[in-house]
Amino acid sequence: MSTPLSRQVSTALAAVITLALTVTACGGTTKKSVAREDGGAKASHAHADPNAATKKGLTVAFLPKQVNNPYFTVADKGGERALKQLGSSFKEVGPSSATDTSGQVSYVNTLTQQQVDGIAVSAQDPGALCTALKQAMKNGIKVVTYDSDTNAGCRDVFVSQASAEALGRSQVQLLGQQLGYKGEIAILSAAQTATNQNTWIGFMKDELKKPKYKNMKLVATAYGNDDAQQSFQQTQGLLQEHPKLAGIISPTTVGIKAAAQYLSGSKYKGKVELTGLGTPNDMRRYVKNGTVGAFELWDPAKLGALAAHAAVALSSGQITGQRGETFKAGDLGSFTIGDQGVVDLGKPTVFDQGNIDKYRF
Ligand code: RAM
Repeated sequence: MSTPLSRQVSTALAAVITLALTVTACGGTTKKSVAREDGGAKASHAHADPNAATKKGLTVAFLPKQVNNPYFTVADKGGERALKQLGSSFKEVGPSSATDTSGQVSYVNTLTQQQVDGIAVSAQDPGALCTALKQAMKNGIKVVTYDSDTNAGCRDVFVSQASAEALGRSQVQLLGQQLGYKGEIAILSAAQTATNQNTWIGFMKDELKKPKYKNMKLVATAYGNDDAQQSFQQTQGLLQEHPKLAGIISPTTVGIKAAAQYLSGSKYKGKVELTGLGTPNDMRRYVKNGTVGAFELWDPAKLGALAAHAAVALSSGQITGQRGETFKAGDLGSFTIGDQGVVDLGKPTVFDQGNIDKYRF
């Protein structure tokens, strides 16, 4: 895929300005002179003060995997609302494709150049953003990953939707129940590099090793790149190549919706089971028309709000990203940072015929 010239120019420009910022910061003359010497998340000299006043007037930029993905629209709206309540400002930038890692890098560079106070980013790829994010942190910007992480040393805190292990295992458990624990299954994922999906898939494979799944066999993993059309075609391809396929897990809101759309209009409706991670609004019709039995998700708006609170708590010095530190997140309550700077939002909800009408997101 070629990079548009304008982006190349802006990337180069951002790099030059970022360098200038670093030089200024090292000179110790700007408000960014508090830059961490190690450029990493775990600065040894930083101490959290849980009683420090919450700063106002900050700017926190949200950089989702993909701006035109309804899941991120809801998540980032949650971040915007939280920032407003906290007296700070929100902005959102990001690529329109979930496989544009160089686009995400150039957005980070531009935000560094703009000296925002915090960046909340959902990483398309675990390592690709590292250098740019470290540069942002060197310039005093607090970096929170939400939804999809980068390497732990390249951000201050990861705001995770739920325990990754529980999410991965529970999707297999749901499908197992639906299939009576037998048959060929496939995974329809998002981008091949996506940190969150790959972590969940790792736990799915581990769950499948348990004796109760001995008659369930994972025969393929396909990637729809969080693109509706590609996900639809990948579903079609999976069913053509594996005529005995009994079930599909799609751990992506774009993927599960496209797969449901395909199954719903095909001879496989009600015969091939589908579960995974979807929004109730996207999936309601497919649950009602018998294509999907049950699926799960967290509230994306709460995830965005928690990311905003974490960024403001970091900027206010209430937390530094170390295990055991706690911070308040408005209506969401109080959260404690766990191993590797990870904060879990909570437990996901399983949606089915019985409860789906209670949820509107
Ligand atoms: C898609 C994205 C996102 C993931 C959800 C479940 O919208 O891939 O990263 O968390 O699905």
